[in-house]
Amino acid sequence: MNDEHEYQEAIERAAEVLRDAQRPVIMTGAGVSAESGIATFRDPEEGLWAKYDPMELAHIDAFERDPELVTRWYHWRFRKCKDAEPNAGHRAIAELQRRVPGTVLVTQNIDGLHQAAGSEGVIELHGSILRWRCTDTGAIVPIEQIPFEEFPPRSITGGLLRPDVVWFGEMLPPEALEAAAEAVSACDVFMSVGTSSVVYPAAGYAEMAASRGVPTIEVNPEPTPLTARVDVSLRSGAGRAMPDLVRMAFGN
Ligand code: BJW
Repeated sequence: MNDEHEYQEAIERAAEVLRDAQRPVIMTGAGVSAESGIATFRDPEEGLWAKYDPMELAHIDAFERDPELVTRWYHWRFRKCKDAEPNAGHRAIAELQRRVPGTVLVTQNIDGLHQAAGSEGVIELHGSILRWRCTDTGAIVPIEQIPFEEFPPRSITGGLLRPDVVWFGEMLPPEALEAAAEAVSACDVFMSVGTSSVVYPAAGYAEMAASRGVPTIEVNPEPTPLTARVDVSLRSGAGRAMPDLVRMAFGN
């Protein structure tokens, strides 16, 4: 964390940039939901899942090799996401969207917490754990119709069910990719919030914006590969920095 003086200076600089913006893009990652009790991909998991590496389970090869293990893990995470509440960071981002209606929110998160906080038009780059689909037909199966008694769960036609998320080695949804690329190419501020900035294509968007001379801001308590490249680094949790920033830029 910056010392307090550095933090306040950084908030003021970021607020100045944001106050003039009309088309900011906010790119979020797992860190935004950390304060809602959802583990990031860098944190060790709890209990039963502590011995597994989430970066390995979130791979198409893992599902193909062991669909039971992978769907059990996703069902466990689904229940955590369903029970979680948005935090002050999610709410401040929704407030920013109300203050600056041209704001585009692009998230790598699959937990639905931005929408629960009131954000609209969220571009979900990596899908949603709240939807599951049949691997045979591609049909989305309403989650309340899945008993989750056997793993992997199956649709009524017998096809394996999987969460409608994007794993390593899979393509991102083309509509989400297109919408994100369009927003990034038109944005006048780019903010990266709570992401380690190592997973592509999401990690490349800040660089795309910066190469057009667009101001860039990062919110993360830890340094990332992006930190040295941004104009303002807010070294803090999103639950503190985002409300501070929105308040400083737009008042209460
Ligand atoms: C806080 C905080 C607080 C803590 N406040 N912050 C170009 C170069 C190199 C490789 C590639 C490339 N292009 C594609 C690749 C391959 C691959 C990739 O990126 N590999 C890298 C690891 C090197 N990408 C893909 O495979 C993608 N597909 C693709 O490109 O398709 C094209 C293609 C495919 C096949 C053939 C040919 C072309 C797909 C990527 C899908 C990623 N999916 C996952 C799982 C989703 C489902 C699930 O959630 O289970 O997405 S993996 C995981 O990583 C998840 C996340 O969304 C994503 C990013 O992680 P994120 O959000 O940054 O979280 P963390 O945990 O890494 O970081 C949290 C951060 O928060 C930390 O920095 C903390 O400090 C911070 N933090 N508390 C604020 N309170």
